[in-house]
This record gives sequence, C-alpha cells and structure tokens, in this order.
Amino acid sequence: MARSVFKTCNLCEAGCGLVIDVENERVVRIRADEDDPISRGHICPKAMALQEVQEDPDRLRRPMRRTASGWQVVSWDEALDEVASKLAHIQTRDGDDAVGMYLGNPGAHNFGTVAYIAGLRGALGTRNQYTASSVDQNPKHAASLYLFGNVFKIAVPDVDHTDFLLVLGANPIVSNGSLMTAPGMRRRLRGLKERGGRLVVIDPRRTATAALADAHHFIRPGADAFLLASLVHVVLSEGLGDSGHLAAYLDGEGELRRLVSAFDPEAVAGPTGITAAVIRDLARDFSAARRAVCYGRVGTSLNPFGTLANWLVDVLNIVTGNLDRPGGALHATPAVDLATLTEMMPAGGEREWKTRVRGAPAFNGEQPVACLAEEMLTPGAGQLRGMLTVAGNPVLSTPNGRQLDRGFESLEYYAAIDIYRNETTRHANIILPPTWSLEHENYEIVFHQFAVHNSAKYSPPVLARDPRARCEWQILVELALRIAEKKAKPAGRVGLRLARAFYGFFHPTRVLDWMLRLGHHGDGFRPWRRGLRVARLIAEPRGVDLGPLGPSLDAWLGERELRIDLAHPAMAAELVRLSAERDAFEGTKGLQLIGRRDSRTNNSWLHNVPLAVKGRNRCTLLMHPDDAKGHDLSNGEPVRVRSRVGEVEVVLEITDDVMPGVVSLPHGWGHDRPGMQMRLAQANAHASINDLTDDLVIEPVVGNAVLNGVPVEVTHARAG
Ligand SMILES: Nc1nc2c(c(=O)[nH]1)N[C@H]1C(S)=C(S)[C@@H](COP(=O)(O)OP(=O)(O)OC[C@H]3O[C@@H](n4cnc5c(=O)[nH]c(N)nc54)[C@H](O)[C@@H]3O)O[C@H]1N2
Ligand SMILES: Nc1nc2c(c(=O)[nH]1)N[C@H]1C(S)=C(S)[C@@H](COP(=O)(O)OP(=O)(O)OC[C@H]3O[C@@H](n4cnc5c(=O)[nH]c(N)nc54)[C@H](O)[C@@H]3O)O[C@H]1N2
Ligand code: SF4
Ligand SMILES: [Mo]
Repeated sequence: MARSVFKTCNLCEAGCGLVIDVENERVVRIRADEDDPISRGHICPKAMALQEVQEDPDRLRRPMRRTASGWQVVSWDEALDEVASKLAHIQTRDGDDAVGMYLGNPGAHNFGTVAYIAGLRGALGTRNQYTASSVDQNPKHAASLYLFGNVFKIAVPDVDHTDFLLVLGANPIVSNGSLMTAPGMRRRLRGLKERGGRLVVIDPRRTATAALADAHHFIRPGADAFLLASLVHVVLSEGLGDSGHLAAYLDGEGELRRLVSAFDPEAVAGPTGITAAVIRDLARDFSAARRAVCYGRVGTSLNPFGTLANWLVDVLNIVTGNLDRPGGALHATPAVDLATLTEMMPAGGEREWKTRVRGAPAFNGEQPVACLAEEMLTPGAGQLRGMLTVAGNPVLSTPNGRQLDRGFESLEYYAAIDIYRNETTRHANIILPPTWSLEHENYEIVFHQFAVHNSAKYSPPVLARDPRARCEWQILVELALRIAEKKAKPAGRVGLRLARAFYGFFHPTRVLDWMLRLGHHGDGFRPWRRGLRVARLIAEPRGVDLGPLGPSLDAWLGERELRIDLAHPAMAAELVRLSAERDAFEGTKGLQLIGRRDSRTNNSWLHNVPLAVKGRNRCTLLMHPDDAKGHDLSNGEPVRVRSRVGEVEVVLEITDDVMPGVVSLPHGWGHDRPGMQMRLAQANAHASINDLTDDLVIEPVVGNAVLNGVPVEVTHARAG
C-alpha cells in the first residue's frame, strides 16, 4: 500500500516540512513540502538520513547487555529492571548524587523526551545533571533570564523583515540556523538583499554565510564581547539610539553607559583585530538602518565571555530600539510557549549551586558538562559511581574526550538510552534503544519557540512500529517508576504501582493536547472557546500557520511587573573582568583552534550513513597561508595538533578563508575508538577536536565550555 506522510524533519533546528512516500512499510522517497507554513519547500541533503538511519544495520533495535563474551540481546523487562536496580543500589548506598545523568541534543527534538525527562530527573533526585546545553546555548538562556526574566524568553532575529542583519559566530547557511528556526536561510538572505538590506558577518573564518555578506570581518576568537561593548558604547555616547517603547521598562542605562565607556573603538581594535574605523562605522550603520538586528550563536557561546556576549547582543538591539519590533528581534508566541509553561510547573528545587570538585557554577538546575569527568574520577563523598546518558555522545561532544573515556570506564555502572553503540555508549553495561524518528509521533516543542514565524505541526509516525520496540518516553517512564520503586519506602510503592498501571493514559499526544490548550492559541480549558488542539493539527497535517511574530514584551513584562536591567550585577561584573582582560587578548600569541560544521553531518552521530561520509575528507585542519609558511607546512600533509590536554593527527588544508593565527577543525569525528558498532563511521574515523579542547577552561557565569580559541601547536606529523 502506497501512502504519503507529512513530517517535520527533526534532524536540525530548521524543522523542514517533508513529504515521505511509503510503500509496503518502506520509505521510497523523501521530498520537501512546498506548502509547509514555514519551510515552504526547503530541504537539505541530510533529510535523506532519516531513511538511512532507519535502515542502518548498525542501529540498535533491542536492548543490549555487555558481557564477558560480547554484547548480547536482553529482554526489555530484564534490561529495565537491571538498570533501575543497579542505579538505585548505588544511590541507596552512596547518596543520590552518586548517579549522574547527561541529556544530549536529539532529546530536544523529541516531544516524548522533553515531556518525560523531568520524571526521570525527579526519580534520580541527583544534582549531577548534565546536558549538551553547557557546550552550547546556556549563555543565551542566562542572558535571556537576566534581561527578560525567563530562560526560554529568547528573542529571535526577524530575518524576513529586517534591513540590516549583523551575524556574530553563526553560519546559518551550513547549520540551517540555531535559536532561529528559519528553514531556507539562503532564500531568506536573498530576500534581505532584494529589499536593499545589508548582511554583515563577524567570524574568524570566511564561512559560506560570510561569502554572501556585504561585509565580513575576521575577529580574534573569544573577542566578541569587546566588539559588542564597543558598539553599545558608540551608540550611547554618540546618541545614535532610541530604545522606543521599551524605554519605559529600562533601568540602569546610566550605569551601562559608564561601564561600556572603557571600550571605545580604539581600545578594542587590538583585542578584536577589527579596526576602530570599521567598528565606528558598523555602530553608525546599524543604528541608522530603519530596522536592524544583531544575532549571535555558537561562536559567541563557546567563548570565555559567552554570557556577556549573548547579553550584549540583546542590549545592542535594545538601545537601538530594535528589540520587540518587526525587523528587529522578536519573541515567538508559539502554540506551546516554554516560557509560560515552565512558570506553571511547580518550581523544581534549587537552580544554582557550586560543583563538588571545582566549585564551578551550576546553572538552571544542571552542572557544566566540562566538569563531568572530574566528578567521576575524583574520590570522596558525592563521587559519581553510576551514570545514565540519554541521546548524548559526550565523549565526542564535550572537552577532553579522552579523559571522559577514562571517567566512563571507571564507573561501577553505566546505562545509555541511544540508537547506536558509539564512542560514549560503548562504555555502557546496558544500552536501551528507543524507536527511531520515523516510528513515533512528534511535535517540535522546543524549536517552535525560536521560530521566525509562528506555526504548529504534528508529525504522525511514518512507519508502523515493531511491536517489540519502545518509544523513548516509555523507556523514561518505565525507568523512572522502577528507580522510584526501588528507592521508595513500602508505603510509597503502592502509589508507584498505581502510576505504573495508568501511565499509558498520559500518552505524549494527550499531554501535548493539554499543553496546546494552555498555550497562546488554546482554549485555556474553556471548551466553549475555539482553540488549537491536537485534533486540528491532525486534520491539517501540513501544519497550521499561526501568523508572523509581533511585539509582545509589553504584555509579558507588564503582567509580571518585570523591568529590564541594563546594568545587571552579574553582567556589570563581567564588563569589569572584560576590561581587565584587554591586554591579555591583544597579546595573544601562537595558534588558536576553532570549530566548524559541515552541511552533511550532524554533530557526532550522523557519520554512519553514506551521505555523510562520501566524497572528500571533511575533517581537515584549516590554516592561513602565512601561518603555514611560518610553520613550514604544506597543503595536504598530515599534521600533528597538540594542546594542553592531548594531540591528534589530521590533514592540513591551507586557505586564506581563516584568519591568520587561527586554525579550524570540525567537531564530531574521531570514530577510532574500539568497541563501537558503527562500521561506516569507523572506516572514516578521522580525529576529534574535543581530544584537544580543555575541560579546565570554562566561562565563569554559567560554566559553559570554551571550545573555541584553544591554544594549539601544529607540527609535521612525522616530527617528534
Ligand atoms: N568542539 C566543539 N564541540 C562541540 C560543538 C562545537 O561547536 N565545537 N558543538 C556543541 C553543540 S552545539 C552540541 S548541541 C553538542 C551535542 O552534543 P551531544 O548531544 O552529546 O552529541 P550528539 O553528537 O548530538 O550525539 C547525539 C547522540 O544521540 C543519539 N541519538 C540520535 N537520535 C536519537 C534518539 O532519537 N534517541 C536517542 N536516545 N538517542 C539518539 C546518537 O546516537 C548520539 O549518541 O556538541 C557540542 N560540541
Ligand atoms: N550541518 C550541520 N548543521 C547543524 C549542526 C551540525 O553539526 N551540522 N549542528 C546543529 C547544532 S547542535 C547547532 S547548536 C547549530 C549551530 O549553528 P551555528 O552557530 O550557526 O553553527 P556553527 O557552524 O557552529 O557556527 C559558529 C561560527 O562561529 C565561528 N566562531 C568560532 N569562534 C568564534 C568567536 O570567538 N567569535 C565569533 N564571532 N565567531 C566564532 C565559527 O567559525 C563558525 O563559523 O547548528 C545545528 N545545525
Ligand atoms: S535543514 Fe535541517 S530540518 Fe531541514 S531537511 Fe535539512 S536537516 Fe532536516
Ligand atoms: Mo547545539
């Protein structure tokens, strides 16, 4: 039987609308949906990976247990029971903090995981919570919390209506956008040009996005906060800005003016590598544009001043009157708004504390993943002895991966919920594989939040599910209940058994329906009102258009009696620290390593499908010709890259697309670890940049890893 199913691609944040043709329970074709309300026919080559992963013989389909004689299939019941018993046993003996949990990026693309992960967190009750957010966007969450009072109140650039887009440390032509759900960026940027608008890109590498820009400026890695502070300074000191209707909500403008006065363009030219004239003109042009928006992403986050830089991005938008206005930065009003939803939830315990070993800051209820290995390897009360990872591959995606390998190896018990036996999960005692994307329903709850246009779309399962398979949410609930049962006093166990008997009622689709009813477009549980519900999403499978973004901060701030503090104490302190670091930045010597992304890959885990590994070697070290000459290195030769924590061998690619003094290597490779089951990836192993990045270097406000600007030495591979 042939049929076509509409689905949102869940591989990256763009969330393109797909039409998937199925015949005899097999995908025969994946194409773009021209009528999707937001992607309007955009698709990238990676969409085909949905099928390739589905059919990948290495993908795990049954729970697997590591034994002395190799990996063996076990039943779900046995596997779930063993994981719960072992983890509960460690917690009962050594305290709740002795078991940790890491949640990776694909979890954010799975409604069931987002909806049910809190239950498992509650059952474990450990402070040792980690996610990929501390190697990604935690600085943006913190900046949004400081400015707008909620970690999910993240403003997105209104790319379709702006006249001036200033991009720092993002490459949306390749990444397809991040904290900015805007599928088809090439078309959107063409639209900007056709309106007579301008694109300016600040990046230590001339990226595919920079190639489309009216101007591109190299910046020294980590120096964004200097540039942004200087732009704010020029706007304020020359009186170029007018904060418009937000003026009534602003505090601390005088203090901000004083704090940024240390950063005049002449003072930051040295640390940034951008001339004072360019900075001054940029501030003037940005302010003069009718509608302008500044947008920063991973380059501004994995940065020693990540929170400050992300905060200054929005401050620049505010002082030029571009925040909360069309063509500037706007907050989405999605069908399910995580900002208002989290306000309705019971407050989830302590959100900030210091980590056990290093005293690093915990942020938003989680510890920096840069601290994970030391929490495993450092003895004492509270040492990690057990671990659970969910949809994460921290050995490749977090700093000092080799040390983390040793950390996982040292554990008494480790269980993974994952579809592959990869660099991280090979250390597990048991791997519990959930259904793959095509076998379950989904709603992109997180990425509608950051969309440049409001829409809502429900994706039904594309293929029938193997009756023996379990969805991720079922695994999470089963584990949570079993762990809670094993730790509970006899009285509590009765309630938990009841919960076990009835949890099927709380199917994610029903939970989604409740969330929709509570949301901006819902009926608020007043059925006489007509509001958005799952039934409508099912009836309109290509997605429901909920209209363009518009100003919304008056209502948000007014209802909560919130004000915007332009001199937030944590950020004021960071501006003082920044000023003190000026000379150190200017005096930087040697080579600094940064990352990059490639259009055919997705972080660390898509290298076992043919489309990701065919063609040329993508894991090369980019180096400027002047540096290559200085180091006597030639194009195409194998080189050794060394940092404080380790060394790797890769092939050199000489190009003036990188700034002198900067070298670039993509992340997500390094599949040469024994014990994996990813044959294609292993045959195309290359090296991991995170065997070079330093776990000891973190940003002090939220503890984010500083994965860019790593000091390295590069030599002939044969030398030494
Ligand atoms: N040097 C450097 N390092 C970086 C970055 C960088 O720019 N430079 N970027 C960082 C960023 S932005 C991020 S988000 C992190 C990502 O960090 P992680 O989330 O830890 O890494 P991923 O590579 O996304 O690994 C995803 C894991 O989920 C599994 N998986 C895929 N789909 C599913 C599913 O549906 N269910 C389950 N249970 N498992 C699934 C995969 O097999 C894989 O093990 O990496 C970070 N690391
Ligand atoms: N094809 C593909 N798409 C992806 C992913 C992928 O792995 N592959 N990953 C997804 C994920 S998890 C995320 S979070 C997004 C990320 O989305 P983006 O942030 O758009 O992607 P990156 O390519 O990491 O862009 C970061 C840019 O910052 C630059 N940079 C490095 N250091 C600095 C610095 O100090 N200052 C400045 N100004 N720039 C700097 C880098 O050269 C790079 O061009 O992409 C998502 N989309
Ligand atoms: S851009 Fe992202 S969401 Fe769109 S098809 Fe490619 S991987 Fe999927
Ligand atoms: Mo990410």
